[in-house]
Amino acid sequence: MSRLIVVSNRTPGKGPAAGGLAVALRKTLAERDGFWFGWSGRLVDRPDSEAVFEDIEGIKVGKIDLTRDDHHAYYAGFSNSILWPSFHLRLDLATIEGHWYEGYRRVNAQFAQALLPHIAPDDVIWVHDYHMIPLASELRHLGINNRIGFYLHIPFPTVDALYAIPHHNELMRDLSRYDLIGMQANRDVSAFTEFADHQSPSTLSGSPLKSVDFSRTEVAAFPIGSDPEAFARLAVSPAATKMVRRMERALGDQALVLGVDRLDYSKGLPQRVEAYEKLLANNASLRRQVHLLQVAPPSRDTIKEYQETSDTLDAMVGRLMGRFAEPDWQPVTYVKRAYGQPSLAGLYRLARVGLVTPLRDGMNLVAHEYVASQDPHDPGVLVLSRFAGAAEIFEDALLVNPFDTDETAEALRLALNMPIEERRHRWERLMAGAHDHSVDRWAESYLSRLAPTGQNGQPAPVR
Ligand code: ADQ
Repeated sequence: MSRLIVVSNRTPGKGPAAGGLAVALRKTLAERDGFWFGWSGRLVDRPDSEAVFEDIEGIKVGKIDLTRDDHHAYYAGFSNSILWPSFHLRLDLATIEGHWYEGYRRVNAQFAQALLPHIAPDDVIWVHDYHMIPLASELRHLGINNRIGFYLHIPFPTVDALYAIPHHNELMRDLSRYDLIGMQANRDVSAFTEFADHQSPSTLSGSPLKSVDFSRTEVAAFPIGSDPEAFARLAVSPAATKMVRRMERALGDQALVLGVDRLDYSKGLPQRVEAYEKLLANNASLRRQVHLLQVAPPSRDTIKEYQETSDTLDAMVGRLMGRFAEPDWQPVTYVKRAYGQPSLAGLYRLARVGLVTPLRDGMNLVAHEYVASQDPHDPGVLVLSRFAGAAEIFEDALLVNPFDTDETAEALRLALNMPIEERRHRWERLMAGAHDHSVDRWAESYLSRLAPTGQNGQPAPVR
């Protein structure tokens, strides 16, 4: 079997792997040999051109340092202030500074240079996410002809949002240097195909765009998932049970509605609080009967738009408390702290409603983890945004338009009143979806498409 090289912005650290993705890729790497490559987390004045390799819990990890300026332009700048908001259709939240693009390319070129001496002829290279779009171009430029795949964890934008991104044509040409592009959902593949069709030379007369030839690149949906068995086990582990007991004491008879997110404007948190406020306003009988716990640790908090989202949320939670809290009852608990997976699994299991309402999301693994953690005899209800990739998997959730807070409030009311037979029936189908789309299957199906092995162990032709 060919060796595998995984490349992403950050590499996994020591200690228990935080997410299913890290666990799945570690397992795949251990089976296939190879290594994980990324930024070390260190900012230095003069980065060494050589990567440093170490063994981290059984897998080989190669890392490079970056300069502070390059990292800022590449990470907080081009990746997270231009690509992230544009791909999530929030052009209003994008900040465009021309020089960031050069930093973004410089970092990708630095990754390619540092990787080069470690690539063997049969290695398969799997590049992750929007930080690394130009990496295949840079590697091809250095003479690498290996199979190189790209996986986009976030949604692919509509054509007009894409056109708002500086240097979009170069980025699309960069994508055409990959052999396989994996997307989260069918809607992303459609958006990509629309771009590929839209930019054919015949439609471009008078346009500054030049056409990009995607004839060598295969594009398909490979929806990511969680490790449902692991979450099901974790949800009844002693650590999870401890959290459940603590919460049960605090909640008494109140039904728990749970939100778990990174604090990010794509997650629709203000709209979620507004929907919950409407639920309480329209259903006086639910007051004292229900409690919203929102867990949202800050992320990317050097970026102004993230601070503003945090401020907005603080104000909205404060308003909600002022309007509905009583001396002996609070409608909401808002925690700006991350919890480990065992505690999260316990909270998921206890929650009568998992409220997952991003405005736009590549997949949303919280939805998968919530489903996997339920008690099969008494499962909770998933209220899920139509605009999460997960909506293509979980059709038996209560699907909502998160911009329509009346609709979300009504879905919450239905979820809180749903009879147990319906809850069980829906959950069984949701759980089947979580199993069919586990993170292990995701990695296997992507890699078998990127590097199919024929009978003689050689890659078989894909097209
Ligand atoms: P994220 O935007 O980070 O990921 P998501 O998929 O919801 O979003 O979460 C990733 C992981 O972070 C999950 O395992 C979850 O448990 C954990 N997490 C989230 N909030 C947490 C909290 N408050 N405390 C502790 N842990 C928390 C990007 C894309 C997603 C895509 C993933 C994977 O934006 O659409 O699903 O990558 O491809």
